[in-house]
Amino acid sequence: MANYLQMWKDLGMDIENHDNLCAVLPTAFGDTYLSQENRPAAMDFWDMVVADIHGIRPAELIEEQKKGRKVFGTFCVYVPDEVVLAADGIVTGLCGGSQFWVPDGEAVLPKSTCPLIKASVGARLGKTCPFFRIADMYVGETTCDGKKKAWEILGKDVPMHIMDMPQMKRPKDYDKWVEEIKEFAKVVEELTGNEITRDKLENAIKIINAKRKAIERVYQARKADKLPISGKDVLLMTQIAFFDDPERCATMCNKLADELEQRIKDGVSVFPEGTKRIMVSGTPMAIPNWKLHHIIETSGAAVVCEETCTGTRYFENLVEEGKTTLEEQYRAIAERYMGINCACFTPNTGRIDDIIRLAKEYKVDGVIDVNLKFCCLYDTEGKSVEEALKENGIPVLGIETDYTDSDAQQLRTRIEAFVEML
Ligand code: BJ8
Repeated sequence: MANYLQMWKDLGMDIENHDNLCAVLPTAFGDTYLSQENRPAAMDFWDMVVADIHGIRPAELIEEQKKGRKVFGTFCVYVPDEVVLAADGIVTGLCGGSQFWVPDGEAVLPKSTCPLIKASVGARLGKTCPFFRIADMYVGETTCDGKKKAWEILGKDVPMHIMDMPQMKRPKDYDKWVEEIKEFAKVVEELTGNEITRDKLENAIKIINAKRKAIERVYQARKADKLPISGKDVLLMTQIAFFDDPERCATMCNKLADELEQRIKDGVSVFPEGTKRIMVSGTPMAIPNWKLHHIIETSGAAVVCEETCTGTRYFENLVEEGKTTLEEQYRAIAERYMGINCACFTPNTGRIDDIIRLAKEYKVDGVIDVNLKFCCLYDTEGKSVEEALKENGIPVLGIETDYTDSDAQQLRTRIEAFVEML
């Protein structure tokens, strides 16, 4: 690993505490990832990125900042990357997927807050995540109550812009979302000092669409009977996509997709024939949350699709290209993002339709509907998800978990029993 100590010091990070984090990550990654056999060669890129996750990309971002570019840290897939890119800004994901950050979050938040929020706040307050230190502005959104309140804490010493998400999908909600995106564009223009023009936005739309298409190609390969890649590897690819430069991300995902398509032609699979195919639906899995995928894929099954924000909700549907005015472009962006079906919307029957469609497209044997502990939205919606799956004859197992390992054995027992009966 290269030496980034000075960079972390300059960022005002808590070096001692950060060392503790750096001490556990490689083991966790090695146990979860490097133990897999016959991984696609293209995964070397993501292995390299993870090995230096607090080094390589943060150093790149700082270099770009020196050239005058601004970095926007985001927490949710509703925040439109295109707008930032059109003003020559950079987007980086900020969510927290590690138990390491939870205690620092619990110091200021109720314990009964979802681990994703606790970890995000803890990563900032504990000064152990360079991305939180680098971002010139955080962009929050009014999705769930926990996040809304977390912005008040996170926004204390960093500029914070909050996008007011509609909670329904009526025509007037679409109009409101267009206005929110336009307001966000103004904020981005102000911070970057760059005007967003129709051509710049068109270019940004094309770049982000290309990234989505590249990720989708990798997902398409998972529809094959012989699986050319594990669910864990795809999850890693998607998690890193939130942090990477979008054009490099597209290039690397396309390279991986090329290899997977070749593997399909050659009949190469990373799982024995007859391995049960599982779709995971529910709450997102921010890096380095690999817990559930690891348990599933070491319990005799394979994850072939994720109906989550670190899965299909991230890349499905494109922004329509070729609009002639900024006004039309903002509407096209709003329409694409309103097509994401998060449980924060009511009603949210579109998500149920997505789950049934995906279960069929990816030919799954069963669905594991996962809820991060204390996420009331996905927990409540879980009942409708289970009912719909059962009506469609698709076996489903609902589970709730957090980032700790305390329930790992119990989860394994339940998942093994579920896979056994498929
Ligand atoms: S679009 S899923 S990324 S809000 S933080 S809602 S898990 S209690 S993350 Fe999310 Fe955007 Fe929706 Fe996706 Fe629940 Fe936790 Fe809230 Fe969460």
